[in-house]
Amino acid sequence: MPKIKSVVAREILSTSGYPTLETIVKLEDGTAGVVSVPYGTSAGKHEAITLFDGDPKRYRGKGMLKARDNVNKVIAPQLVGLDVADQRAIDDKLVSLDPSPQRANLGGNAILSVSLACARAASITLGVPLYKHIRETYAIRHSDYVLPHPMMVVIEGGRHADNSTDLQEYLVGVIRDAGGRENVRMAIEVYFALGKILKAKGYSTNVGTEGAYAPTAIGSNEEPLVLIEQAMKDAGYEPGKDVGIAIDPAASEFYGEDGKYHLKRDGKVLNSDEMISFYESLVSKYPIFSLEDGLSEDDWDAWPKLNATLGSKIIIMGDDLTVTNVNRLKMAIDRKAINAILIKPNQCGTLTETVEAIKLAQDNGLKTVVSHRGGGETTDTFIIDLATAANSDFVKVGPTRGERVVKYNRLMEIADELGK
Ligand code: 2PG
Ligand code: MG
Repeated sequence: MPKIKSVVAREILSTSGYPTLETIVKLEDGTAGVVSVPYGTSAGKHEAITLFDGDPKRYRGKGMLKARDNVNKVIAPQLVGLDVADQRAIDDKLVSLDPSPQRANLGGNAILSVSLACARAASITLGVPLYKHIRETYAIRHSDYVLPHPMMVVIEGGRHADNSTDLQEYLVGVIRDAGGRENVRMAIEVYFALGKILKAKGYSTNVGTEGAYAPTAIGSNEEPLVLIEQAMKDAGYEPGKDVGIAIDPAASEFYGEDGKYHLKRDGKVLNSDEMISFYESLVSKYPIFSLEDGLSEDDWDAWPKLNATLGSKIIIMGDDLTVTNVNRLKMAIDRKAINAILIKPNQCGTLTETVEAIKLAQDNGLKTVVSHRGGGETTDTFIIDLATAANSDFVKVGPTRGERVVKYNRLMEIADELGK
């Protein structure tokens, strides 16, 4: 197997305009694997640290020269000469260089970019699709490939938009399997129908950071559910059967120091039990099939109640709660806090840790949803191959803008390749 010849990172621009990292791993046989890594706008407090420079004279403090130098000066010399196909050994080495729980020394961004670039370089030199390489590397035991369905953000608020809903995301999930390409089309047709409804109501169809609508005039946190259900019907689909609504309130973002949830748009301040009742009433009225981060990342006592109340009916998913971290996932499983986990490689730092989180979740009967990031995304499509490798249930990605559609385009390419 070819050995690693060089590892070079550089600062590139992410979709927010602020920098992120691109890393190139070159092998002795001349093959190169290139990866760019994203970061989130509403990052959870427990996830791996995205290392920014903090120099106010460059990119308002958000440059990435430190993370770049950590790759080029600290990580690269340790990786040169390693077997590129031995991803576990590579990731063990990366973790040993920064064993701090949140990768604060080298930066989760620095570590992840190297980890993923090695995997991509290995798949290229082996001449196999990346999803196949990941499946084989980790001996992921699924008998066939089952493509992830789209979970497409169609309305966004919270920190992903100015003056929209408090809840961060309203999504269309494809429930009925119509095949890889058709599944993408189903979701996007609902997005178009929703745009027409918003326009007719005089609401703006400008988009937020993930390319979904972000209507400032929206009346309440509930109104998008009415509009999306109507859009599903207008697009010719049966809500609850063909397609369903997912919500990601990203509740940590409106959880106050008073231990209460502040829904400004509705003029309400709710405690955890009231928040659960709020979701219960929404689930009884609308075709909601998935609720992500319904409660705050540290509201551990309330999560099991939420899951006990709604977990037999819908997906109760951790994101900021679990941060793709095996230890937090174990806690959530032990407490019966969730029945699904959102997976974001940059929340933990290496491919190996990401796959371990997916495997732990699947071994315990949890659903997995592999996700894009909010603000600092890139045109990289690694997450789609990861979701395919693992037979994840869904991929969560926004509907428009290059960095989002490139991911759906990769999904459709894989669908063609696999005849799915
Ligand atoms: C989320 C994500 C992605 P961010 O909360 O699920 O949609 O947002 O990347 O901003 O944390
Ligand atoms: Mg989330």
